[in-house]
Amino acid sequence: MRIDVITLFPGMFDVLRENGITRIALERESAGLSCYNPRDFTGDRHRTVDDRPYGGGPGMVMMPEPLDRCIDAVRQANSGPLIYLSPQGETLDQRLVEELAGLPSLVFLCGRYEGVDERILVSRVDREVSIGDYVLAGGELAAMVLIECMLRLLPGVLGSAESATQDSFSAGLLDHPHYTRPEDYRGMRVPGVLLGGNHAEIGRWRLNRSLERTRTRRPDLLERRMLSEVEQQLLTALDTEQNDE
Ligand code: 6GU
Repeated sequence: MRIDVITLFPGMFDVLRENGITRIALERESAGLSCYNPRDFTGDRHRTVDDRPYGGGPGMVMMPEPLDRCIDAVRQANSGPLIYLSPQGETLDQRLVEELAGLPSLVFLCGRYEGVDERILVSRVDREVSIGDYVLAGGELAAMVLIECMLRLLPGVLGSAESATQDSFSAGLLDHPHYTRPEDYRGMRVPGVLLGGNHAEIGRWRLNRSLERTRTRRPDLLERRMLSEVEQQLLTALDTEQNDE
């Protein structure tokens, strides 16, 4: 997968190149990340990329010309969809991550200041994505979030191929609890079922904990999701247990 990012702060993306799972993915040939700085596409001595908004008000707006020229340069090498990161976009979820991770190439445009001149959005942007209902100072961290989410799904990047499909959300449920050694940590014991090696029983226990957590913490996820017969039965059984207490 080829990713090109248009940003006034290309240095921020070194964090992805230097750390963890994104470093592993980018060191392989399967993924490439390049940054383009609109400041390199300005014409004036001060390399100006922003200007005051028409109509007045606080803040500055990213000017169209440097962005258009920067996008033209990116387009020499990348014909994938151009995604603008902004709080006005559709909210990122695992379904969108999976859709985008399946594409061979993507271009991200990161806004700063109050945003980008609307004419760039209208003429060059294919899609607008937000990572949640809060305001960042720019699109860079949002792009980095999306890139990490996608890169960890690429074949051979995670420790085991199973890890990604067993994630919280890929199944539409929250994750179950995890334990490692020691068996007794400061008086807190690992649930006995996990020590027994009965994989059918362990699978049932994990699904139960996922259902229980999802219902108490994120009931909205359960309402949107179709439940299998087994899941429906387990939830009903959990209800009965709780009513008995
Ligand atoms: Cl994509 N950009 C900014 N500036 N703030 C955000 C965001 C994006 N997603 C959530 N908040």
